[in-house]
Amino acid sequence: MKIDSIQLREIIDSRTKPTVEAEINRCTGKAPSGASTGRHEVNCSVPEHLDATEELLKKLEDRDMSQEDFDGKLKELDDTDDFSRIGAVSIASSFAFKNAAGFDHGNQFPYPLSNVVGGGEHGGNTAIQEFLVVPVNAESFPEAVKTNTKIYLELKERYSQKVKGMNDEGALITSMDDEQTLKAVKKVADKYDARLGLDIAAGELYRDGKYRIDSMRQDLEPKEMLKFVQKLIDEFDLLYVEDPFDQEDFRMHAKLTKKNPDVLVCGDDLFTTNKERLQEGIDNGACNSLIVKPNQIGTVSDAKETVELAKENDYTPVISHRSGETCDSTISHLALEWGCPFIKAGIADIRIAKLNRLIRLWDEIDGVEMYSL
Ligand code: 2PG
Ligand code: MG
Repeated sequence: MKIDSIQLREIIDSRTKPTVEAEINRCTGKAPSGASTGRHEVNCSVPEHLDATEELLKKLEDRDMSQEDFDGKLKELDDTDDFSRIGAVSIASSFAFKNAAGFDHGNQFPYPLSNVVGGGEHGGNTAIQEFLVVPVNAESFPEAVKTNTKIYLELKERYSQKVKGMNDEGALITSMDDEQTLKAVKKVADKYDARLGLDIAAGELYRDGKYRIDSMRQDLEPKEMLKFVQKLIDEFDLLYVEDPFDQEDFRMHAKLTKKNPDVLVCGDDLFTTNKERLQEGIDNGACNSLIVKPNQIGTVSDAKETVELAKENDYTPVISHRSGETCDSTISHLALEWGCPFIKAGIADIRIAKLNRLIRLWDEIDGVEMYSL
């Protein structure tokens, strides 16, 4: 694609924090950011000298290049291992380039994994960061979203005395502890034929060799944590468990995966969309699924390579938003282009941008169907 124009500007995200919007050939890309970030993620802050970075990028105007060439130029421009010089400019401009170049959509649609009650670093009473629902029997993407909205609204009404507000991801904050929340979500999800998932984000609970689950007054050694997670899987028939252990503990992830071949054991902070870390997981049998957050690795091309490695090794890619978001919906398109059977994108507030984009694409693309699970 020939680059006619490049512009950068500082904008704000859903937490009112500054972030970057890039505009290439009139198409935009915006950088999200995390609160429960993995140790191995690239830098995603707004660089101090945005104007100077824009000047350097403008040198690419009038050049004809592929996504890979463009993403390679971003790396040349930065020359650190973790984009600490250009930060959020990397994913914002890589997204903008992709949006300008266009997508090669597949016709299989992902199931929305929706965070209905939350806690941890995103705000809330529970230690577990996200209580997710998956409408596994939905026959269309619009129906899947509708099911998750019904679950969300019913939880909000049924437990209205206990609902205290909404957190960073639009998930409900309640006064219930982890187990009470699981029971409540399970009761409502069952009614709508949906399955449950959790993002435990256990790295955030791990201190001095133990997992601290404050809301349940528990301090668990890794082995006890394994039992605790296994109990949750069995009792609540979990379909999906993300980051059940600390981000450096490949061994415990492998143990849980081995015991639960039918559960999606998913690595987020463990892999940080990084090909080398995923390879380590594959070599150790840690997880059978991974979170794909392009901003964790900084470019569309790098995230794509990680997804390819995942698929070659039967790891299920779950493309995901961040807790700090904008109305950018690039990941909705990438879900279809890369063949991701799940998208984690919240269900309320600014999160609807990504879901509504997929609802529109459901209408626009021929021969659409949901992934067969
Ligand atoms: C996660 C994400 C998104 P954050 O942990 O999976 O839900 O949170 O963006 O804060 O890392
Ligand atoms: Mg996570």
